[in-house]
Amino acid sequence: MRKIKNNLILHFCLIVLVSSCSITRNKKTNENTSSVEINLKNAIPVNSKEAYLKRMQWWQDAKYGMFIHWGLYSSLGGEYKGEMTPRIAEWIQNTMKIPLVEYKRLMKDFTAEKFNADEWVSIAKAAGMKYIVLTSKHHEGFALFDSKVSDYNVMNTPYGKDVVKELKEACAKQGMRFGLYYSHLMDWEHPHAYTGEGKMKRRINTLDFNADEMDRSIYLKEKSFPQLREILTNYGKIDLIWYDMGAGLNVDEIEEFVDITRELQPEIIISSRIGLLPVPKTIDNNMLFDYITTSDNYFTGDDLSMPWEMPGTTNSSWGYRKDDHEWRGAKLILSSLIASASRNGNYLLNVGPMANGEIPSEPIKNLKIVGNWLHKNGEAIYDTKGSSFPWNYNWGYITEKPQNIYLHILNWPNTNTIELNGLLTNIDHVSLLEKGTKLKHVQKGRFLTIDLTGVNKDDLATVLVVHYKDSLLQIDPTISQSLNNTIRLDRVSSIYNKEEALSTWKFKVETPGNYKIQVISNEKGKHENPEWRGSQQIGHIEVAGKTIPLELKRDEEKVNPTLFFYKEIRSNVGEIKFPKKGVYELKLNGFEINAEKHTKEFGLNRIELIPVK
Ligand code: JFZ
Repeated sequence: MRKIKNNLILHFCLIVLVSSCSITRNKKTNENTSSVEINLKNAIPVNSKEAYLKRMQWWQDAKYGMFIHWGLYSSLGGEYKGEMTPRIAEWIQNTMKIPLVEYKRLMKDFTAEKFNADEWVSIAKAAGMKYIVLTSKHHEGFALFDSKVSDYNVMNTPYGKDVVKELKEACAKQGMRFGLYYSHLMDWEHPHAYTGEGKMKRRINTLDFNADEMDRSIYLKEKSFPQLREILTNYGKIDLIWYDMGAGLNVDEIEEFVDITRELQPEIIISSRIGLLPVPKTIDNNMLFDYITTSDNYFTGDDLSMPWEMPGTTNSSWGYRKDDHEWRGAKLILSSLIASASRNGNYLLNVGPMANGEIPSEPIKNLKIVGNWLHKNGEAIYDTKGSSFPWNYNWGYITEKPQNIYLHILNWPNTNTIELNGLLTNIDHVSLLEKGTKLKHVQKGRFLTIDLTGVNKDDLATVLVVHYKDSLLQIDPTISQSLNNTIRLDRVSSIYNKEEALSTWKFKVETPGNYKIQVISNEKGKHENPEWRGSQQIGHIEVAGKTIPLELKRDEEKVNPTLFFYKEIRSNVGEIKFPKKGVYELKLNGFEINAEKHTKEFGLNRIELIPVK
């Protein structure tokens, strides 16, 4: 028995799926809570930090996984009655208002004659992916497994075999970790899958059912809980469960999901979309999920307070969509992977097979290119930890292992030199990861400069290894000018005060003079429909005694090097003079930038202070 302080009563206005802010289980929320007794039969795995970290280790080391969205929607490929759905293809039943009786007829099109589980796993392997997450049941309610709970499952299609079982077995054979997505709250086949009022109502099948007559406890009891028991019982070890769209569930319901999950699979890893929950402040039995799932295809560039994963698409849909040929290329895929790893995150990249079981060839091709790169450079991705440097660089990203700093060069510098700012540890040598060739370098003060002359550039990413002998890496966290005198105020290096919506950076100016101030931000919102909220921001910058009101304009835009769908926008906001050498402070006011769930807040990336020539 364990006692849970039920202080998670959800404050919808405050709570974000993933937020590092101190809104959890704190004194504020304690006031309107009561205590509940919970019988967590298998609580052991989470109850100490050590056990938790041990349980998470394989996943933290893995970095890269394959997401597979496959279901009845796959046979439509986004098209219904000659029209393409305006939204993601797996939502077609809901978006195009397809009556359930008609939708169920799609079962006859689930032929899967080309489905070969071993081949899918081989594709993931060749891609360098270390785990697979399959949609065992998506919002449509159709199960890809042999379910005794509901006939609406793959056994009653022309294919007639248990896909979960086949894929699990193929994974076991090839040494691939195996996870399942399960839409635990949303279900468009069940008459009682009630998600909530208002906006949440759009997630219900109100075409076939009357939301007012729904009793969610019936759905949970009849379908969701028992099917969950099936998938967590019938296939041996399941490494990860990817709950999704749990917003709307109350804490008691979420706890019941957790209890069933941990009872049946004590070692399993649980995604944060199990419900709309705050990020736990301590690692203990109160934890209702193990890692943070970021918004689809988006992450801020920050380290989060917990292990995290960015789910991403290869085109703009999760489920197969026949008209979408805009595939994320190998370089973008790899950039997202490297950038995630450099801030301790995983990347779960999706493919959407067709109803015949074939995965479209284009993404496979791109995955393979990245896989070949990983085959040669995997040392700098797998088993690494994120960068110790509290800022980013123009040339790329950093990952680390003891004694090694890996520099992933994504943008080859015109100067043919790479600069590492802030490094205090004496380094032993710098080499090319792939060939081992030693590179010329100079270490002076806080700068290590590496000469790239003669180095064969890898168009995807060239990895350098900075090797040091000390047991500890020492870094000077003071923000300072780079060798070209630019001052980079990354989001990740700001001190953020949520109450005042105030971000502060302290930095050292060595070269007095006039500097242009530029704000670099990302588009945000739904990846199918990205928006830039810069023009709606009302705030100001205070720096060197001057207050500069911010009116952000879309002055320059470019493809974001790590976020496929969201452009990077550069806005000129004015100029500032630093009259003398010294430490200055820049305050950015009025901008909400620190929520880790960041669909609504402003997508600040960084501020650059660039010397006026
Ligand atoms: C959900 C699903 O609705 C979708 O079909 C797909 O399976 C995807 C992986 O997950 O969509 C979401 C859920 C949450 C966010 C965005 C899309 N979010 O929090 O930004």
